[in-house]
Amino acid sequence: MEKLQFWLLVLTGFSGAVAQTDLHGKVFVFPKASATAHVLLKPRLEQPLRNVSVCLRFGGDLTRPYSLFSYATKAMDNDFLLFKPKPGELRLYVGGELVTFKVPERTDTSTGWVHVCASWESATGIAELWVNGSPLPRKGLKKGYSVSNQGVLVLGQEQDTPGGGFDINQSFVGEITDVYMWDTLLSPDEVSLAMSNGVLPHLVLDWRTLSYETKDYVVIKPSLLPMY
Ligand SMILES: *[C@@H]1O[C@H](CO)[C@@H](O)[C@H](O)[C@H]1NC(C)=O
Ligand SMILES: *[C@@H]1O[C@H](CO)[C@@H](O)[C@H](O)[C@H]1NC(C)=O
Ligand SMILES: [Ca+2]
Repeated sequence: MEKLQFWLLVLTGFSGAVAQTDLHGKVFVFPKASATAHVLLKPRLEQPLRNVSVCLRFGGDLTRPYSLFSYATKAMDNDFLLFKPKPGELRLYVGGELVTFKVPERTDTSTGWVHVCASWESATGIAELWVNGSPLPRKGLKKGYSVSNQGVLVLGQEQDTPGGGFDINQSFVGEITDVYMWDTLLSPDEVSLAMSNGVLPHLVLDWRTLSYETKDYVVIKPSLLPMY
């Protein structure tokens, strides 16, 4: 164990099972639907966000609605939310508003795995969605808004209050891996790097040095995907 990692574990050891770990080659498995199982993530956010980008890879076969990335504050439960309402659609919420993107469901039906990146720019309100490395036609919302830096970030559940208000019917079942977040926008090259787990700058949340806490039935397993 690295010295820094050791001291972080010691420092955080008294407040619960907070770890900071390199999860490269690992996945979070959400084995079954519940209103409790989730992962709390701790992004390093120093100021409100005027540019936000998120990438992750997920696999599962749910056809009901579910949450992929839920960032909530007391004032705004859907401050930044990536949500799958049904097959063929992905939704991005910013500051309580939403845009829906039609996504081609060819997205790896053979394996059930999808890589997605979402980004949003306050100055223009422009929202971008990349599915398996391909950009979808852009839309816009919440021009001029700032996403809070005081939110709670949850995988596996959709928050209606910070860290709670979960609904079993919006819970995620499947696997999530390669989660990254930035306070900047992404170039096409950076999307490719995120897909291939390359080294990325400006991260506020890094899968390779992740601060997280698992709650209830979430299991960390080696990825069974071929290494990319
Ligand atoms: C947001 O991104 C745009 C485009 O890259 C950049 O011009 C602007 O300075 C960024 N704003 C902040 C607050 O980082
Ligand atoms: C979840 O969905 C099931 C089946 O449609 C329904 O019976 C149940 O009431 C729902 N639960 C909640 C908490 O909405
Ligand atoms: Ca919500």
